[in-house]
Amino acid sequence: MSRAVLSLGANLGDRAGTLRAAVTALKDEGVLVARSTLYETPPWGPVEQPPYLNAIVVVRGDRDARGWLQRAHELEQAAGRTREVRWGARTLDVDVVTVTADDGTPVLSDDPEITLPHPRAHERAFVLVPWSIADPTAVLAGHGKVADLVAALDPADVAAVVRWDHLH
Ligand code: PH2
Ligand code: MG
Ligand code: MG
Repeated sequence: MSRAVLSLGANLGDRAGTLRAAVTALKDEGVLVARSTLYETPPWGPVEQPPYLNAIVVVRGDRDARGWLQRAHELEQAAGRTREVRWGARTLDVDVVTVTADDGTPVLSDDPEITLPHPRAHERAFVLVPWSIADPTAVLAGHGKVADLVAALDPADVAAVVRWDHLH
């Protein structure tokens, strides 16, 4: 058994419906431990594209890191994702942020297929803000407490991550 933190993002089509369907699928298979609400976030990166809805889920089940990556890809495929430019728009992106063994040991991996922890998680408000809501005690291996990382972000970046589901 291991625990994984997954970052979900969508910026094409019915963004909220796609994210909710992915969360429901994880809940129905009995692996969902915690989830954030949905946040609307400005697109990060070099590609001009529409705003994202992002969420974080914490899951626990009988999978290793590759198993969670496989599950992430299945969820993307179920959402009709097609291959696209790196960092470009997509119906659903599911990234494995961290995997933790049941004794609390973080899985570290420099495999290019699945780098753990996710190498850019510590600087992304769209990951850290919802993560700190889903799990207020979360720690990102090598970087410290997620709540402290949020506090260290540019306040403008934090303010741009807007809770979405209570507006709709
Ligand atoms: N994902 C990307 C590129 N840029 N920006 C936001 N706000 N949220 C994302 O999930 C995101 C992004 C590629 O994975
Ligand atoms: Mg991504
Ligand atoms: Mg991805």
